Amino acid sequence: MCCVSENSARPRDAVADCLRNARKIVITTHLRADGDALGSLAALCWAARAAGKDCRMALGEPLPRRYGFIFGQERPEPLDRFADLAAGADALVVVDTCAEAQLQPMLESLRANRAKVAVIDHHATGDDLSDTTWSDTTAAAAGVMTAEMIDLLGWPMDRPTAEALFVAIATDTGWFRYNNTDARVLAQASRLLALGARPNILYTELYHCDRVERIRLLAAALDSLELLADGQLAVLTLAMDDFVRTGATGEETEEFVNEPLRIAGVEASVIFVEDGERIRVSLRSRSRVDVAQVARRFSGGGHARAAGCRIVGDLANVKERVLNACLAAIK
Ligand SMILES: [Mn+2]
Repeated sequence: MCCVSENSARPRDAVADCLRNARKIVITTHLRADGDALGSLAALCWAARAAGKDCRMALGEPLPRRYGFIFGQERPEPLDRFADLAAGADALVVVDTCAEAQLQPMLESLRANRAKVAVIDHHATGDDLSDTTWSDTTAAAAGVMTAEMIDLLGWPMDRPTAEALFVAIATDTGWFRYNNTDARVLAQASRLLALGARPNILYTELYHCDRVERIRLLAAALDSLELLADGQLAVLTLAMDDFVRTGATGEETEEFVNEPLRIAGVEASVIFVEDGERIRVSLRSRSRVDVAQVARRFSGGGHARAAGCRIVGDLANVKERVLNACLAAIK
């Protein structure tokens, strides 16, 4: 576990010192980057630049299409630049994860530069990436922590920065409807609106700009629905063939796993996505089942209500193993 000490001011201040003292900063985040990861990444970078820092963003994978609008004309640096950037940086910041499995392509550089690494994360599971780790599992989003960090440093926050943070916080709270929506979240959201964030425009960019190929893939996923354990466990499955047939891409499955939670009585939902020789597994839980525990058994991680893992193997075999673990967790 990476967690230095929960909710203590000292790890937070250590990260703040690291950022304050750095001239060149490089920021990165996890694979399969989501709104919280990318919003936090962009916001911290822009605030750092506004404070006079030389700051770069880097990703281990191409930027997911859905979140491109956050970055305007800019794009994070690609993976093949990471080792050089890391070596030249004074501070190497990882946001929204401290799990090595989620940072795999960057891991060698992160280890080689360990003394410069600082982590801002809100996940309950993770690895020991750095001694300078601010981990707060009570924070609904890395975006909440990033906003607090920018304030602590006294760095400027313009509208694009506020909107990136709003995307981070809104997406990780399911647009303020998950049970992680607390007073701290709504206080930040209110302040970001005061700084010019426009929720209606951000919502349209995020959720009303899909490709038709994605909707056809969603239809295939819904068509695959199975209900197990007396309707408490919902299962969706997408094989390679579904992508070929619909023309959709792997990143377009995001959020599909939430759909079966609309069904009364469903306690947990899992989607299996065939992705080359690996199967991507995403898990969601309504309230009772700890899906992070299931994911951990397969070297994954996440939160009690939202977790995932990637498993090498064939679809039928992986399904059987993970569903057995899910059924045991539901009992
Ligand atoms: Mn997050």
